[in-house]
Amino acid sequence: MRYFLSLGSNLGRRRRNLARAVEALELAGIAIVKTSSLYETEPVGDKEQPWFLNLVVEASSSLDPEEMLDLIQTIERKLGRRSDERGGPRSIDIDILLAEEKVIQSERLTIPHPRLHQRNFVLQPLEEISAEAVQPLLGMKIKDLRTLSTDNSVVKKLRHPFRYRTPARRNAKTQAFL
Ligand code: A4P
Ligand code: MG
Repeated sequence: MRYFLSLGSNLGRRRRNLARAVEALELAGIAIVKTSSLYETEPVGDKEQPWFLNLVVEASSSLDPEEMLDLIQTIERKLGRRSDERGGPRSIDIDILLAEEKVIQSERLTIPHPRLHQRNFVLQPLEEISAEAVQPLLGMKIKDLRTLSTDNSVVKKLRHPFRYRTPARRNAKTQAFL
């Protein structure tokens, strides 16, 4: 199944937290198909917190959405996210934006992400990697949702590329070391 995930961090070493999270997804067997640029973003909601780094990744996995949620929550905990970070600053937050064109409304899970279409920090990176993806409940493409969005929070695309270590590169490094 094809997923779009949103990742954000506004606590600690933000760029590193995001790289570790993507590496952990890959180590768990999730194929990372595409990653957006990094974006420096003004906090939405509680304004009295540091700015975020955000990005969106396209991933492919045989996990169903509930299993994907279990995995991202395990990764959040492993990367040191504490439960008291809810709503406030957090070292890492991973949300499921879309799972193909599935619509899920359960106690644990809402897909598409209910605030996806209202947030520049999601819409801009998502448009960068998949402008044609469809939000199935609204029946609209991401590029059109972005045009219609009334969010005016600041989102700055960083020029420095997002880098993380793929298992292949990690192996190459280990082998060179041996
Ligand atoms: N949950 C339901 N649906 C989903 C889904 N599609 N993906 C449930 C992930 N989780 C989902 O999440 C709370 C519960 O949501 C989970 O237990 C899961 O069962 P959480 O990560 O513990 O809490 P949270 O992320 O703090 O809460 P919430 O309400 O999801 O916060 P938001 O709305 O995601 O906002 N500003 C900028 N610039 N950048 C940001 O990244 N992030 C937030 C967090 C606020 N402002 C921001 C940013
Ligand atoms: Mg979350």
